[in-house]
Amino acid sequence: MTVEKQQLANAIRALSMDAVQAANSGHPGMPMGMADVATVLFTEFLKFDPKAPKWADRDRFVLSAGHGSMLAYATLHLAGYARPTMEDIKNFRQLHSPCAGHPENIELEGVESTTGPLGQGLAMAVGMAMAERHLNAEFGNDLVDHRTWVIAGDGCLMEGINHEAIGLAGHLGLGRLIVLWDDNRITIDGRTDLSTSEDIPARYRATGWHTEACDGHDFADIRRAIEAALADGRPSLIACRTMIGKGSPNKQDSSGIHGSPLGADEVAATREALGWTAEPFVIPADILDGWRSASARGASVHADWQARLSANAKGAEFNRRMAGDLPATPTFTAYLDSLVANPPKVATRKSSEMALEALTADIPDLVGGSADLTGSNNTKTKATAPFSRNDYAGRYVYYGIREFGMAAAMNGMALHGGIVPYGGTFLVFSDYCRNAIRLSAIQEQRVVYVMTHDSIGLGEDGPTHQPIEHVMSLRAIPNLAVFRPADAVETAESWALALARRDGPSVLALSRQNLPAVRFDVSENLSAKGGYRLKAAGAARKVVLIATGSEVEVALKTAEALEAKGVGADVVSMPCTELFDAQSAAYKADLLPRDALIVSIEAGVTLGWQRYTGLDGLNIGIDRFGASAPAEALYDYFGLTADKIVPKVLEKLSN
Ligand SMILES: Cc1ncc(C[n+]2csc(CCOP(=O)(O)OP(=O)(O)O)c2C)c(N)n1
Ligand SMILES: [Mg+2]
Repeated sequence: MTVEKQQLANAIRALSMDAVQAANSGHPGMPMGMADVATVLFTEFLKFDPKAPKWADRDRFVLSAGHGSMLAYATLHLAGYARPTMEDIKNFRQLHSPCAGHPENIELEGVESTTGPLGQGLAMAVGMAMAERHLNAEFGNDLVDHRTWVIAGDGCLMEGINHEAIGLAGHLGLGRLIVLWDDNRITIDGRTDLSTSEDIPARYRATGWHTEACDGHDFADIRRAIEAALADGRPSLIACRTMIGKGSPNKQDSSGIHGSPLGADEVAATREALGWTAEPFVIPADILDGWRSASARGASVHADWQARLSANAKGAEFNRRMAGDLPATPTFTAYLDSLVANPPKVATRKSSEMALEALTADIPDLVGGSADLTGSNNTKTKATAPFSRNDYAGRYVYYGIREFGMAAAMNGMALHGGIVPYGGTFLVFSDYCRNAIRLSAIQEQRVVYVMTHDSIGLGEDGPTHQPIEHVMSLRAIPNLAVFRPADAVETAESWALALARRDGPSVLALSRQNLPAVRFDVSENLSAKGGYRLKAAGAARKVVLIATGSEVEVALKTAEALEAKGVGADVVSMPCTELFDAQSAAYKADLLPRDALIVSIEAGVTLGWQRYTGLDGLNIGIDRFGASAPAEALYDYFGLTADKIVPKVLEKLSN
């Protein structure tokens, strides 16, 4: 029996070393080291049905140590998923192979999340485990009753985000989360004692986790540790003592096997040592049978679940939630109409709250939160009660001061499905979670970042808190829609657009200071075009002022002053450059005609605005750090008032 299990595990080792050898690049050490643990997990514990990779109640498995991607590809193939095929694996790391260097959720159905940036996989798994408990509270054990498993390396546990993630998981008591730590005491630079002397299990226990340890090459011991983890109500860390590159006689237990092909001689020596006689990319029939029969156990569990789903009164709603089709939003529509009747002068963070009051009432999928800035981000609504270990049905997460952990958890919730997460912090701290925002975009996940205090307009907190480069630098991330709405109508429109973006994240950059209404018509979502003509020139048009967010008010005042001097000026509100860029050439040319002086006005870096204004346009912005003072004084000091802008425009026109 043990021999057989060993052969199942050796199939992972062989595929991993052969694929890395063929690609002449990749990471064989981790999959070879964790092959035994992964084999026990996949063949005995993991709940999945390879014929239905998206089965809603499957266990989620996250390979947080994403460099060991061959472990994922080998196990998926061996377990009988349609992809990756052996052909795919032969093309490991080649253009258009779904077997990318690091696992990508958009490439393979069995890959639950894109990993590689160390630490984030585990942090996303925390979000998946939160989603599971939340949906369980809503839909019951019959429909939602699964676990989240993680394989993480030394690097995942060393990263700062690990502290945020496990703190959240321990506090929330996410007992269905089990982390298998590849405790091989090796990283790229060498042995871990070069850089750490931390007692990791003690740290986990201190944050409310249960910990176990096992010999990661002893099947019985791995099984015992997993069973102990399953029996404990807390989230569990299992330290699996392993040898990196296990099986390679001359390279195992050394950093040399972390990220380099073994080389032809060592591949041959490893075959010899493992007793693996099959050719590269050939799995002997009895071994493949062993894998396939072990993973066949999921089919009946899946069928039983399907029967429960069909009989369940909430089945249709559950299917809708998991499909991500949002319901109708009558409360929100009524709210939009009310804005026309009573245009409010409020901060856009307040407008966001007003929109959210309606949206959270209409859409049960929305689960909000904030990284300890609830009262500032205005993210909590009446419809959303706190999510806690005592009430997983709650829809509002107090993330604590864990911006990166929050963003990664939101990715995990979105990946799990059934939830549309949104979360707030100050825009300036988008840097703290930037790589997770990037992963939302890469993974094509609908996550909404509510980022308030979006400029010097926040005032006295000063340069550390005043975003300068943030809006523009976020715009640089592909597949991220950055909205900077100007008033309550644009904020509501931005929310609607963010929720309609099924395949990508959005950032809402929102003001702390009050802003007047600039839009009085809601018959069409004008923000959907990214930019639109808010006011047409009265006198013959000489100038087009493009502005975003709080500076739209400034642009309108500037236009008024110019018109008073007989200079015709359009005002273009540009809440989302990503959406504007997607418009037709004719639309763009009509809005930004070449015969006018084009002026950008935004309280942030001017870098990037030249693509709309041309080099002979005018860019009003702030290319330095801000200062601590009341907002109005800062707008004047940094030249973002009509009084300061008009002379610059006139001077430019006279040149
Ligand atoms: C955030 C981040 N920093 C650095 C890297 C580059 N990197 C990839 S693997 C690795 C070492 C990880 O060590 P460990 O988790 O112990 O993996 P093992 O060598 O045991 O496979 C590093 C530094 C990364 N992928 N992500
Ligand atoms: Mg390691």
